[in-house]
Amino acid sequence: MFNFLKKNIAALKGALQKTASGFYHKLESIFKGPLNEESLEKFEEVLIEANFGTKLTSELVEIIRKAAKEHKTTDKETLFTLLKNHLLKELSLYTPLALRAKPSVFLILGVNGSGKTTTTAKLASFYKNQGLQVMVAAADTFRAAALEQLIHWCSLIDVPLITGPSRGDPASVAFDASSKAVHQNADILLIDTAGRLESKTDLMQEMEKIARVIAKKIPGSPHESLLVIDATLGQNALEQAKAFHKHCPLTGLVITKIDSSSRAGVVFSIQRELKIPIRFLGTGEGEKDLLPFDPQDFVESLFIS
Ligand SMILES: Nc1nc2c(ncn2[C@@H]2O[C@H](COP(=O)(O)OP(=O)(O)OP(=O)(O)O)[C@@H](O)[C@H]2O)c(=O)[nH]1
Ligand SMILES: [Mg+2]
Repeated sequence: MFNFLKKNIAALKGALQKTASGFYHKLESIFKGPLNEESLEKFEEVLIEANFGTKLTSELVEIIRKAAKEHKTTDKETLFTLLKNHLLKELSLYTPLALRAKPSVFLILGVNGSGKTTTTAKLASFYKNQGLQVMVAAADTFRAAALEQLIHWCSLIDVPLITGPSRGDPASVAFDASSKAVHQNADILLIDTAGRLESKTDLMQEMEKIARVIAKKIPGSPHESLLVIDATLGQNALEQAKAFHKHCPLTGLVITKIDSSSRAGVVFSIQRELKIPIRFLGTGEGEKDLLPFDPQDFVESLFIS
């Protein structure tokens, strides 16, 4: 277990390079000198730049101001511990994702290009490696390239893929896949869907229909409705998520491209605003570049040089 955690932190640290190394070194240099209004202002700038959001930023600045002024604490490690504890509290909503049914149906949702198909493939690989029977459904019938992308991934990972006619009804692919998942005794069915803008009502209704028809076939499904969010998008991601949540109650978030973002503090902004647990982080373009979200590891990895 300990080894696993250490490996997880190492992988996270690598993925968070763009945010964390800059973040840590900036904090280190600020906390090395005297803590005064000027250095607190610099600290505030670093937090805003990394996308922690204005409210959380003010709280963190206040914590340091109080520690330095009232308690005369200037020791870097002590200050880092205060920050880490506050950040951990922010992520306290987290509970590990457990499969609740057989088959467990995951609906993978999000705007165009957020990383849905790649995440579907990574999840297939993740669960297959745990010895589970995984099935994938290509409910993005909109783009021919989308199907090719999934065919490629599923043959690489060696998991069955259920497809439908091009331009066909995505809900009927999802329904058919649900039937097959039941008959073939699959443990988990991952349904990749087309990218949709939250402002397009017809596409939002199409998403609702997918959720509705699979619930007819497998009562209680979808067991997980995961919204895939691109970490590089910043505040836009919040608005998108709120709209999706209105149409299809989300059970979790996957934050992708954390490796390309220098503003991984967005994880905290998202968590605070949406109160929907983050389930996984996408840390690259490869099959294995997916980490189950672990609040402790995430916070720790921000404070490693
Ligand atoms: N660096 C990085 N790239 C990623 C990650 N996840 C996905 N990508 C890349 O983002 C691009 C879009 O990924 P897709 O999985 O096709 O996104 P999608 O949401 O399915 O796109 P549409 O189906 O067109 O809406 C691809 O080039 C992926 O390789 C990630 O975690 N890190
Ligand atoms: Mg796709």
